[in-house]
Amino acid sequence: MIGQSNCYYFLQPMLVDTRRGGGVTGYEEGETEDGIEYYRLRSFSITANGVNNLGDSLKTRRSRSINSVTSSTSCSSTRESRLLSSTSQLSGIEAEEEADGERVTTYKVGMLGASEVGKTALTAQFTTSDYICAYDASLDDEYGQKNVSVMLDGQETELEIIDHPAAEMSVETFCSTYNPDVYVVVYSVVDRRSLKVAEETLLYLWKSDYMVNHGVILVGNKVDLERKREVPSMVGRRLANSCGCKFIETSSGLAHHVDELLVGILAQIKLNPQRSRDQATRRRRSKHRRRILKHLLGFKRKTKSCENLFVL
Ligand SMILES: Nc1nc2c(ncn2[C@@H]2O[C@H](COP(=O)(O)OP(=O)(O)OP(=O)(O)O)[C@@H](O)[C@H]2O)c(=O)[nH]1
Ligand SMILES: [Mg+2]
Repeated sequence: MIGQSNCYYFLQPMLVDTRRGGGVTGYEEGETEDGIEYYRLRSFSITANGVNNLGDSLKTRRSRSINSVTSSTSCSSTRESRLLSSTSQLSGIEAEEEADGERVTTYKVGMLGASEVGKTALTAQFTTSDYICAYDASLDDEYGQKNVSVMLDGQETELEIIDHPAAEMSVETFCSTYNPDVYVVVYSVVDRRSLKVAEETLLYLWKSDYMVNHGVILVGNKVDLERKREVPSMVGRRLANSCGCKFIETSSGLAHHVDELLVGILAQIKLNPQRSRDQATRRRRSKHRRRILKHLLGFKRKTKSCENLFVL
C-alpha cells in the first residue's frame, strides 16, 4: 500500500501534458519491457462537505505472468516515484510493487442509456482527474471496457467500466453478458426521449430483479446545456425516488459531479451485501414492486431523498 513502504520516494516536480492521461515524461500508463505495469490510481476521501479529490498517482505492479516468478525481496528501481503538477490537484507518480498477498478487488460497472447521452464521455472522465474535453470527437472510438483504480478510505479498488454504444447491444444482452455489480443509467437533460429510454431501462432492471442485489444510479448528464434543458431535475429525481435508485446530475463536458458519481458508484457497490441482507430480512420486495408499479402507472408519491449516493 502507498505510504507503507520504505522503498519509494518522490523526485522533483515536473510539468506534464495533463490531457488524456498520457504525456507523462518518462513514465506513462502501460507496461514496460521488463514487465512492470504503470497504472493510474485515483484517490478520494468523503468528508462532510462531499467528495474530496486527493489527486492521481501512477503506481506499478508486475504483470501477472512475471509477478508469479518475482522474488518478494526485490526492492529497487521499480520503486522510484516522482511528483507531477496537475490542474489544481496534487498529482504524483508513485511506483511501488504490489505487496505480497495484497489483493485489489475488481468490480464491474455497467453504463446504460440512450445513444449520445454521454456514457463514453463520462467513462473517459472517470479515468483521470485531468480535464478531458467531452466534446473531443476522438472519444467516439473509446468505448469498450476501461479500468479505473480508486483509493478510498485507504482501500484500493479496481472498477471495470463497461460502455457500449447504445445501438450496438440491447439492455438485456448487456446485462446477461456482463452481469455488472452496479448499473449507471444515463440520460441527457436536453433530450426528453433519452429519459424515456432510461425509464424503460430501470423498469427492465427492476422486473428482472437486478435491483434487488445491485446498486442502480440514474444520471442526468449534460447539465452545462441548461438553456436547452428539456428534463427538469425534479422529473429525474422523482423517477429515481419511485424506483428506489440513486440520482445525480452531471456534466462530463465541465467535469461537474463526475468525481461524485465515480465515488458514489464505488459506495453503492460496497453497499451491495447490506442491500441483499436488507432485502432478505425485511421482505420488502413486494412492497418495492408495488411502489414501482404505482410510479409506472402514474401514481405520485413522496419518498426519501435519492441524492445521497453514499447510503442505501
Ligand atoms: N454539452 C455536453 N455535451 C456532452 C456531454 N457529454 C457528452 N457530450 C457530447 O455528447 C455526444 C455524445 O457523447 P457520447 O459520450 O459519445 O455518448 P454515448 O452515450 O457514449 O453514445 P453511444 O455510444 O452512441 O451510446 C458527444 O458529442 C459528446 O461530446 C456533456 O456533459 N455536455
Ligand atoms: Mg459511447
